[in-house]
Amino acid sequence: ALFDRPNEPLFLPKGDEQFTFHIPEDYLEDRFKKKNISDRFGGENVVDLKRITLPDLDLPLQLKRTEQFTPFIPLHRQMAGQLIEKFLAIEDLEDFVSCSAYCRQNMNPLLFNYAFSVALLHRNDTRDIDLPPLHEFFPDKFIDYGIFSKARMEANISSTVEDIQAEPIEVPLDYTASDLDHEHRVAYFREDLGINLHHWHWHLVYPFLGPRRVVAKDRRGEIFYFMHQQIIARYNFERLCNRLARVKKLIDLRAPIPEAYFPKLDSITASRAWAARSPNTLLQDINRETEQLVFDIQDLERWRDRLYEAVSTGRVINSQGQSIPLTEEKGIDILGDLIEASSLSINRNLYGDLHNLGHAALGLAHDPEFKYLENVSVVGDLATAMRDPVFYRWHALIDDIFVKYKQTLTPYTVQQLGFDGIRINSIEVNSKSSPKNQFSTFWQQSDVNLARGMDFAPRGNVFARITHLQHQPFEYKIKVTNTGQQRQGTVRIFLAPKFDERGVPYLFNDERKMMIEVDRFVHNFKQQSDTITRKSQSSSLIIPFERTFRNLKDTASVPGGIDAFNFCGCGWPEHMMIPKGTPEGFPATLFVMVSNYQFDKVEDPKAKKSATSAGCEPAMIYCGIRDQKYPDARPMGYPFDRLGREGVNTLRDFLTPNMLTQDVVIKFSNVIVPPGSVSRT
Ligand code: CUO
Repeated sequence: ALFDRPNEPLFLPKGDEQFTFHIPEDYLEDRFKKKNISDRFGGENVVDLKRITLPDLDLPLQLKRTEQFTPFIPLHRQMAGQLIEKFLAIEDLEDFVSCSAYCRQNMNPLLFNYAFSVALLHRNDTRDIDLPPLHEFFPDKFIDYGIFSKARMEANISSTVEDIQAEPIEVPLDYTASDLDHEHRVAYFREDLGINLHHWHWHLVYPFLGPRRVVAKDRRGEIFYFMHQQIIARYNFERLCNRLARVKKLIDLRAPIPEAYFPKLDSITASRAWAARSPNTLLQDINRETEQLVFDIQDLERWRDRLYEAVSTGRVINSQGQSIPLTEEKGIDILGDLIEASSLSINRNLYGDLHNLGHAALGLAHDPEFKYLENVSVVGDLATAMRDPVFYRWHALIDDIFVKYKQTLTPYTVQQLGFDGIRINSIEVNSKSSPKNQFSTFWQQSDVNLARGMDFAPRGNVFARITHLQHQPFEYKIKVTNTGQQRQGTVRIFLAPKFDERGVPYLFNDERKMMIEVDRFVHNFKQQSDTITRKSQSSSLIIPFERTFRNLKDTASVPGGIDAFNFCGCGWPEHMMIPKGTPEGFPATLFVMVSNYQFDKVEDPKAKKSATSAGCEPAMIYCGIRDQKYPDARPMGYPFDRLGREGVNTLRDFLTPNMLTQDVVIKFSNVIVPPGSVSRT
């Protein structure tokens, strides 16, 4: 209930709400105090808020309600950090709820939602609650503004006229640009709802601000590198499927940026449209006093150069002036925190805040001095950043620094890659309606309910019907010979394009950067021979399709209503696991490796089956497991995170007997399948 209708006051709900609040008078605006508003709503699910001694909330309360909150702006970051700290410091659960309700009532809704979400994920007494998906409360961050007036009409009609059901409102696939803009060919990826939700949720799980115990998670700097590296690899894969070259890193911060973006999103909170960026925009020095945000492009350049220098020398200087080696074990983690920069950065004065302020500079290029009173554009907000082509150019630069670092490490030896006695004999991909070794993709429509995010509209369901990529479910069949004892191994499955932009096969050191990890799991190998079958839906990369798009027919009968159904949290969306491919069939390479579990396993006394509702398995590849160590001891990206050993020119040269590749194709059918008509088995 504290998430619902974020811009409405808490006491406004009428009729069909699950919860109403008895609100202490001092939580209310003056004009409502005399009216005894908090007692207007009786019912079974009344939350009695306590009149508690509120913590000092002065700083977060300073952000105007209509401001566009984003943690990329340091002042906002400070506000959120403080608020998270206060939320975590409240011991009693009822006090926490009461304080949250006060903040919900009196604070900027975006700031509140962010800090409240992080607090729920990190408090001992709420950490097993899965978060409701952001798009239901802030649909304006995900869906074309063009549909909202129609949605209001539907909500009005369906709530006032009996027997008239709201009709889903179609959001066209191509609404932000035309194909005259070549970059638009991959808009289906950038603007995908599930991908943007994943990115938002990932940053809630791994915030770069707030109390130390929230930020200092196992290998958080490394997972920042790896998850974003995989996003770039996936984006490049999609680009090649669409005859676009790999994305170019934004190395020259003074050059005009040809990639434009016109988001066509409205911010309900800020009551204005998200700003656009025209082609060939130049980055400029930022000087916005209201946000106390002052920095120059030269600052970014200096930090960038210092980071490149650090990775080439293999050392960084900490804030005490000591030289710290970037060791194989810890280097990537230190660097991740330094580049992002998270509050764990070991020298913010020297290496600055490159990644975060880069987002801010790009997001404010249209109004660097606040002359036009404009807010950040989409690339400056965690929930919308991935929509903008420039996000990928920026993250390609960030990735390049990590790549340069990884190139300084000793390549894996045959011994570090091999697994004595394990040989993969064959790999197959099978699905119901496609030839062997073919992935089949197509468009699918799904409905999302806007009701909980339509502030000030009548209650009643309103659905947006969106079109997104989808693939036929499939199964891997991997035949393995084991000449040793019965033992465990980790099966690692990757996919990469077979040819580059020119249609030429890759050299290993280019191909490894194109590898997207699609599954990783532990298997018990019997003696002699073993056949592993693994369904695509079981992948530890993804959260199931139904968790992104509720199956609306099913939710009606779920006890506890829709809340019990949907929330798996962080994870790549299942429907985007396989790149789009082409109508002719896009040639790709499927790679499978079995590594020795003895060297993969992680001892974690806290490891337990994580308690998530509705049977969600954690999507651990990009997200780890909540409250546990990352469940794989190998460097993230293994075995492709380093240069190939001497003598390895192609992927074939790289293979040891416990690895194998298989040629596959990804065939795309340009058909749109209506909601609910795809068999998920
Ligand atoms: Cu996820 Cu830049 O880190 O957006």
